[in-house]
Amino acid sequence: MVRSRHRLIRLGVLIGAVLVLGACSLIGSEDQPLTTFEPAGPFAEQIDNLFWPVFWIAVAVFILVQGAILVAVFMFRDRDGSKEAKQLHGSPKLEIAWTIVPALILAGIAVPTTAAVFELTECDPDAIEIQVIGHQWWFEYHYPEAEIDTANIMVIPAGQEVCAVMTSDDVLHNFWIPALNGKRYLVPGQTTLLRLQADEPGEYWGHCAEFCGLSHSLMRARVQAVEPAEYEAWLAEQQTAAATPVEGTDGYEGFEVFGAKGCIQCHTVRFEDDSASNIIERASFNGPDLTHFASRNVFAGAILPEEGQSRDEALKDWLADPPYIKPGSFMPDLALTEAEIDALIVWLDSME
Ligand code: HEC
Ligand SMILES: [Cu+2]
Repeated sequence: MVRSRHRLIRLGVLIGAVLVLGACSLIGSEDQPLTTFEPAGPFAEQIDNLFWPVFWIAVAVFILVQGAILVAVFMFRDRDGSKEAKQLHGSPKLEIAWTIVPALILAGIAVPTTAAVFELTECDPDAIEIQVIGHQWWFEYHYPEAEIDTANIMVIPAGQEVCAVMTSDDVLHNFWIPALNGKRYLVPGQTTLLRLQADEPGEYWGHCAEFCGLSHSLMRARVQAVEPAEYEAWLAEQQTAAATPVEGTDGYEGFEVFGAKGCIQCHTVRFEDDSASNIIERASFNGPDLTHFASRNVFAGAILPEEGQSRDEALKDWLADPPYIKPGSFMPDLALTEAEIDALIVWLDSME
């Protein structure tokens, strides 16, 4: 009897230790790009600075309460000849104490928490505005001053505040770059703001954080912070138009497929030569702007290329059957032949 009880306790301790160590191993690991424990800018830091004191207060409360229970269990257990313990039921002093102390703790936590909730979304008037538009299942970024559109990767200057001015084209989405700030909703017909800042250049991963339909789990986001000079150069590059392919040159065939297969119904490409029917403004359905598609190292909601896959392999899979890669995708399977796909890839790869 005693033996099996000991074995049970040992098993319990072991399971507990595995759970605690398992949880700890997630903190700061490189395979965990969505960790909230590695703030990379002032707004994420503000959240982190709130989290830890609250966490340690909770740990103290936990130890105190569980400790008191254990003490009561062991000290006052029924033994041969033991007297009944002193009964405290209805002690006003104790009841007042354990009502007021938690109330004070909660009030103390509520003040900085409430302030932070507002501060994290009240953009500095001098912040750089970047509009974020949620789509099933990718994020679009519009830079109003430079008048450029891009997708999946939001490029920002390091060390400067960016104000994400957000909305949704369809259903609720939620923009979440854990290293830069908390989550915030993208609401159709409304505008929400979120402050972002990365202190150092780097790539910060994110994800849509609100269930938004079939491929919600395939709606990722990236923020690429670069040196301010590099940011200016990037903006200037993105403002340039795509070269209009000339018959007989490499990308021409793919460019023709693009026109023939109705890709232009959904995708904008800004061409140098606007005399032809080439300037394709937002059409009936809004897909990612492809003018500088090759400058983006991820696509299709930042899920492609997958690890170990080359860009062209991923692009081939995508063009062959988008809804297979992303269930429910609004880019249909256009029944392209292998030759058409290869031609498209040559052209798409040229659009830096
Ligand atoms: C009915 C609209 C529609 C048509 C037609 C369409 N697409 Fe798309 N396309 C989309 C949408 C929407 C996405 C984004 C899908 C996602 O990430 O969930 C997309 C994504 C892409 C991407 C990845 C872009 C990125 O940066 O993520 C490429 C490349 C692309 N389409 C090429 C094409 C080509 C080439 C054709 C024609 C053969 C085509 N599309 C036809 C709607 C369309
Ligand atoms: Cu989502």
